[in-house]
Amino acid sequence: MWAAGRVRVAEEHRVTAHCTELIEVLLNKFVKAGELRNSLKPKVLLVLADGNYHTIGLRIIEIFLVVKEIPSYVVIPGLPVSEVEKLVMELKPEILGISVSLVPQMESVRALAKKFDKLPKFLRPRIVIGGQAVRRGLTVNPALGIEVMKDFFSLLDSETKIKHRP
Ligand code: B12
Repeated sequence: MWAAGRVRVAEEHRVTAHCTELIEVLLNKFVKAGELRNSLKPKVLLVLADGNYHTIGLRIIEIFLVVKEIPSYVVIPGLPVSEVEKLVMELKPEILGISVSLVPQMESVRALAKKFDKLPKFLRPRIVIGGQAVRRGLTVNPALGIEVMKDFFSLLDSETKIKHRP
């Protein structure tokens, strides 16, 4: 509706705020959500690519991870590369998931991949990207070691799936 000029950004903000509240209510219905969210030993660290303002996708994935009992740490809004790097060192996640909405945001993702390339293997997280840009066909040079996934379910389907309690 916004793209067609039928609603203003202010109305969109109101709807987004409403969705975020609903997601929070839903998440609080899970008894284990408290220990699984913002875990200090997360299997998955989820961040927005620097400059990405689309936050709802990561919140939806957070619900999915709680349901699957996979500990996670989700940071919203976006962070600069140096802060993501510090978080990875501190939390040592198996997977760093980055949400990308527009192609130019890939610059910060590539910078991160370059930094982590220098790390010893046991400290290096899998870097997975998803989000609106990926849904719209973004591809990445395989040499960069960045996995591209349209949705988070793919992680559980893939051969190198994350272990989760059923
Ligand atoms: C809401 C919205 C906004 C809001 C966001 C508010 C908020 N707090 O989230 C606001 C107003 C801020 C906004 C701004 C802009 N937006 Co906008 N926005 C949307 C809209 C309407 C919905 C997005 C959404 O929440 N979808 C629902 C969620 C659940 O889906 P999702 O984000 O894709 O996430 C799912 C998957 O992608 C995946 N996923 C997401 N992240 C990750 C990460 C990993 C690791 C994995 C594996 C999977 C994964 O899992 C999620 C759950 O299924 C879409 C249009 C649409 N109908 O989709 C446009 C849209 C995304 N926006 C668009 C644009 C262009 C913009 C602006 C540039 C507009 C402008 N000129 O200012 C700015 C950019 C701001 C920025 N720098 O990011 C375009 C993007 C086009 C593109 N990529 O080529 C879209 C598609 C609209 C359009 N048709 O043009 N936007």
